[in-house]
Amino acid sequence: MAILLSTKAHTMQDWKAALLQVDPTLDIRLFPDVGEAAEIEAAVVWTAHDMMELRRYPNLKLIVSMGAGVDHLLRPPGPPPGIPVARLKDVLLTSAMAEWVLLNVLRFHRQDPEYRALQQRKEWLELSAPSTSERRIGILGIGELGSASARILTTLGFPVMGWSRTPKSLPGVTNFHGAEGLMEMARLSDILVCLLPLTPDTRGVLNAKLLQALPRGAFVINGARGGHMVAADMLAALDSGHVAGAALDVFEPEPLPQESPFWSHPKVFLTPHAASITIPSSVAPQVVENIHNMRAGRPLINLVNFSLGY
Ligand code: NDP
Ligand code: OXD
Repeated sequence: MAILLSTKAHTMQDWKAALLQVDPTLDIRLFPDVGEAAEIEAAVVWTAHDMMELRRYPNLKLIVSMGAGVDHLLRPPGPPPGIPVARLKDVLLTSAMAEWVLLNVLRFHRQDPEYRALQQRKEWLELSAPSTSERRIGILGIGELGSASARILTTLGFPVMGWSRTPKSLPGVTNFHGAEGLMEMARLSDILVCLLPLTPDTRGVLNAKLLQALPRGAFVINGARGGHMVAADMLAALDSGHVAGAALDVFEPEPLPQESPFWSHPKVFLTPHAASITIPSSVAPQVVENIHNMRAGRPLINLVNFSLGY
């Protein structure tokens, strides 16, 4: 039996090598060179793979996302009925996201955009500087990535709040949950970070109502999915000055079209969905563990809850 690998990223060969490093006996097929469809028992796929295509494999028993996010697998038509989906949880994926969040929190906290503008004008001017204890940070989604980012930020003395679906208790993090908790936290967030999974419940969460609830001059950092942001609402909030700056890694659609105003917006700091990139050698052990679990009939790890969408 064989494992199907499918990604349009340049890392396809790295994935194959990483999985074989953990289990050299695996038979790995690189899409579209699949061979006999009946031999495919697991598919390790990324965003471009067509979920209808996976219905071709009569013996498919497991689908693994090549990332932490699974919205690309769950949106209609979704995975073949009855086939479990696993996500990745990985120390390097988590730490890279925390680095990206920290980079952007510090960019805004330390007034880097203003200092760059002063430099352009050759103006020697010291700006008044709030301490970390005066810059409140709200994190939407306090799971694997959000809680790691919260840990680093609390260490630096930022007051950190986290919004989750269910109540949560994390050291040094004030928890909010549910619809009322969202607005309550937004009103207190000088910097709002989005690290939510994209689900029907979270789509469009960064909308005019939420952005207007932030204190005037707040900053927004979105490292989750483009579908969380209502683009027109974000542009309006930036243009009115209500939101003073945004660091955006994710967009809908991706790649961001050339004509998008986000490319050249003076208050936007943009990265091309590069906040945290899966490193195949780091995640291969958990993928192989799940393949072995599937073959042995043992419980699978990092399974996605279809009804929650993450
Ligand atoms: P987790 O599943 O570990 O955490 C999700 C968090 O979001 C949990 O705290 C969960 O609440 C909360 N949440 C989910 N739905 C709701 C809701 N309706 N209302 C309030 N809170 C909600 O996910 P990860 O931290 O691992 O990843 C988050 C996302 O980051 C991924 O889904 C992916 O889209 C994105 N990502 C982006 C990358 C990039 O490079 N830009 C890289 C990797 C991931 P609860 O704790 O109650 O379950
Ligand atoms: C992920 C991503 O979900 O890279 O892991 O976006």
